[in-house]
Amino acid sequence: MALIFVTSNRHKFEEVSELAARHGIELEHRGTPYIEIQADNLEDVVRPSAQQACALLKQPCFVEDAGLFVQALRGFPGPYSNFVFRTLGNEGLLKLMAGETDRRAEFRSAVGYCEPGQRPEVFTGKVKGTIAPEARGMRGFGFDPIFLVENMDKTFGEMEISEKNKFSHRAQAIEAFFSWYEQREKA
Ligand code: ITT
Repeated sequence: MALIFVTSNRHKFEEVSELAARHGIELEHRGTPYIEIQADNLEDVVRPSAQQACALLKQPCFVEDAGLFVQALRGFPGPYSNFVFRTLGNEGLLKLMAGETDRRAEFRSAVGYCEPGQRPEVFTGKVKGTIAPEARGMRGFGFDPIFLVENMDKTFGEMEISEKNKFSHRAQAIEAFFSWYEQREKA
């Protein structure tokens, strides 16, 4: 039976598809709209989202919520990354960081999986890096071109999906979820 991933973001679906294929997991995409609550913590956002998506579909499914947390901006844009990307974009974030020497940042991801009548399971991942001096690379989406992965002179925007999946916050959260899911299927 296919595993349902509810997301409005096709890039996320492509990234997770690559990981699912490696596990031999069949993935199905649904764009079912759900209301996302606002909270400072991604786990608190993803739990009700998973529950709601599952109640709407009446089927087991998962959702994923991610954000970019910039140290010098005290974690901004964090859980508000979608809105900030749509309003300020990469240029706006780079302007906020102009003259800032502490450029540390991390991407975080939380995956919520829910089955009808059950409490959601949550899995997380994160990757450290820095905000690049300027945007680099045309690949990926969102803040990818301004995020330099720690110890690499490469932004996510300069990586193929398979390379981004070796490091990314999303890949780590999804790998934790898939391992749990496979163990449970065996039991
Ligand atoms: P959903 O329907 O799955 O919620 P979304 O695009 O709204 O799709 P999020 O709320 O999780 O997803 O993402 C918040 C934003 O953070 C997203 O729109 C991007 O701008 C940014 N973002 C998240 N993950 C990213 C990644 O891997 N690379 C670059 N930007 C990312």
